[in-house]
Formats: sequence, structure tokens, C-alpha cells
Amino acid sequence: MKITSAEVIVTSPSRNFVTLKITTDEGITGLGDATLNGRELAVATYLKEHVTQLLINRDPHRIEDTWQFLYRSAYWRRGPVTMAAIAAVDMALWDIKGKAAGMPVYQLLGGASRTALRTYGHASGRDLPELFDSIRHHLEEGYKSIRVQTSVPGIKALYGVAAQAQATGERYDFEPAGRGAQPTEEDWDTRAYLRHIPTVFEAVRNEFGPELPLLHDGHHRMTPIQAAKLGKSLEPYDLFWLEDVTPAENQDSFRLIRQHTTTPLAVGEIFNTVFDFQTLIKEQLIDYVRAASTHFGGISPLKKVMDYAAQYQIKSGFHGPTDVSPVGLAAQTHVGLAIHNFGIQEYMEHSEKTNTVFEQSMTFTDGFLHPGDKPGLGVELNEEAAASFPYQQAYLPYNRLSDGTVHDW
Ligand code: GCO
Ligand code: MG
Repeated sequence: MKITSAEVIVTSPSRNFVTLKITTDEGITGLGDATLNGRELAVATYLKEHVTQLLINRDPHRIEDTWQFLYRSAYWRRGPVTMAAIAAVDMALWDIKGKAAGMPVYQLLGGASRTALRTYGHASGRDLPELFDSIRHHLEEGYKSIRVQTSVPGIKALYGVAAQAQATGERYDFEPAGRGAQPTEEDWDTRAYLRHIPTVFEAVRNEFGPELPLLHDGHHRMTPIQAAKLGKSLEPYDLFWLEDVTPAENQDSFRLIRQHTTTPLAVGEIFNTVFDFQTLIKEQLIDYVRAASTHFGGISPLKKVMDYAAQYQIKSGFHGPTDVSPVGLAAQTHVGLAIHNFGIQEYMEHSEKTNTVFEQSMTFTDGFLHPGDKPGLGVELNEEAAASFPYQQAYLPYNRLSDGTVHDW
């Protein structure tokens, strides 16, 4: 079999998605996700200008060789743009291999290690009544584990909080606010946040009892010592995990956090390669790997990092927001089903429009995801529908402290 074409398709059903479609001389096609939220066209251009022509005439079965070729021959390694581009090729080749074999990708990765993947959903609210409603709504939808985010008194910022969505009955990121020529600017105050969050978890535990697994995302906004303090103050509420407490470029800083708290830690949604996890895994400084197949170079390296993490009893908690396309989500669902050290899968449900563009065999039943048993990844692109949603410039918001300083997030 030989690759005869590789096309990049940019579509924006409710968010921007970059998809690579590889076609072979046997008529089998494969899809890969190359979406990098807020910097989508950089990856689309990287693929179009520097990668697609290199794929023509290659044997699509040689997934590892193609991965190593793209990673090493570029000379310039790593980084989100490069790794999202390589991820798309890797996923598309696994999709083709699965279709050629007549098997879903998880079978090629060793077969199912469980019946389905437990997920967590995003509950949020501007205040406790709104938050409680949102938690109840998620429980009714079948979710068994819940991420809890709220507004903080004194901070106007609402990232991760479904303020508008509450009013319209939709989730906050179906129609993200950040579309347009400039990113939205938000405000931030870490001390106010640190005072408030333990009171929220206390209230949630009082209302929903001790069993419900609860998660929280700190979005890189704390210093290591502030993170240690938050982890410690949340210990009575027995979190499933506390995510991205501090920017993780400096992996060593997690030693300090770990010395102070037994709250489980999840890190890595913005990581690109195993090297970003090296110290965190080998020193057992984290409990969950948050990588996304799309930003981590695809299915092949995601499987490898999880095998490395398994030696240290670290589990998966792959990044699955709606800016990972249904193709990227499917890719990591196949990995999650196959590996032994699966932990939990983030799941938010894509919008109706997105589901029209990407036809999926994935199912979400009673809080559990399954990628389905169609050969390959189980996602088909409706190109006509994709073409009806042209790209729209969109940025993530960012935040500043009260004195105007740009802050981490
Ligand atoms: C999460 C994330 C997202 C990211 C978003 C950026 O835990 O799901 O933090 O909300 O901010 O994916 O593109
Ligand atoms: Mg996060």
C-alpha cells in the first residue's frame, strides 16, 4: 500500500479544528487531529508546506518509521506546532492500519483491558446553588466523577465557569467567547482563590457526601508553595485529583509540592513529549498523566509514556476538552481502552454542529466512553459539512493581576 495524497482540512463548526486526511492507493483513508487551540493555522501550514509532500509514496503501515522520520529529520524537535503535526500523521496511519486489518485501533494496541472508560464531566457555577445544579445535571447525564470550578468572590474572570451557558442551557465552550481579533482579558487574585476554593469543596462534600470523586483544575495559576498550601487545605475533601497547580516547565518544583500534600496531582495537558514528564514520572511527583494524543505526537508516544508511567503506578487522565477534535478524542480513547494503567478520561461532549462534521462510532453510556468497534479510529469526516463552517480567528482568554501584570494560566 502507498500513500497517494494528504490533505489538511480546517473547519469551524463551533470551534476551529484542523484535520489531516491521508489517502492510499487502495482507497483506504485515515484521519488525524492537528488542532492547536488559538494557533490552528500554524499547524495547518506546517503540515501543508512541510509534511504532506513527504508522505506521498510512503508505506502507510510504517507508522513508527514515519514518526521517527518526521521527528528526527526536521532537526528542530518538540514544541506544540511540530508535535501536533506529527500527531495528526501518526493518528491517520493508525486509522489506516486498523481499516486495513478490519479492526478497531485498540485491538492493534493489545486489545481491551476493560469494558469501557470511566469519565469525568465539568460542573461549574458562579455560586453554590448554580454549582450544585450543575453537579446534579451531570449526575443525571450519567457522569460518575465531577470536576468542580466556581467563580471566586472579588474576581470577575469566568474561565471554566459556564456563566452564559447556564442562561442558555448550553455548555460554556460550545460557542467560545474568545472568537475574534483579540483575546479576552480576565482578572486574577491567587490569595482570594486560595481562601475560597476549600469552602467550595466543603460545601460540595456536605451536599453530595463522601463517595463522589471530585476533581479541580488550578490552571497553572499558583507558585509551588501556594500549590502546596492548596493541596493541603483540600485534603479533608479527598479529591480524585488536583490539576495543573503550577506551571510545569520546572519539573523540579513538584518536589516541593509533593513534600507537603497527599492530594493526588494531575499534570501534562500542554506537554509535547516524554521529556516533559521525565522527572515527574521517575520521581513519582504526579499521579495522572494529562497528555492529549493531539498535542503529544499521537497514539504511538502516548502508549509509550503510559508504559513508562506504569512502572511508577502513575495512571492516565488524558486531556479531553472540546478543543481536542472527535478524531483526537477517539485516538486517546483507543489508547485508554488498551493500556492497563488507565485512570479516567475527561469528557465534555462535542456540540451538535461538531458531531455533524465528525461522524463518530464512539458511545457515551451511563458515564462510560467506548470508541466503538468500527475498523480504525471510528470517525468519518463529512467534508461537505466541514466546508460549510469556515475558519474563524479565535483566542484563549488570558489574565492580569490587579496591578496589570500578565499572570500564568
Ligand atoms: C482542561 C483544560 C482546558 C484548556 C483548553 C485549552 O482541563 O480541560 O484546562 O479547559 O484550557 O483545552 O485549549
Ligand atoms: Mg486543565
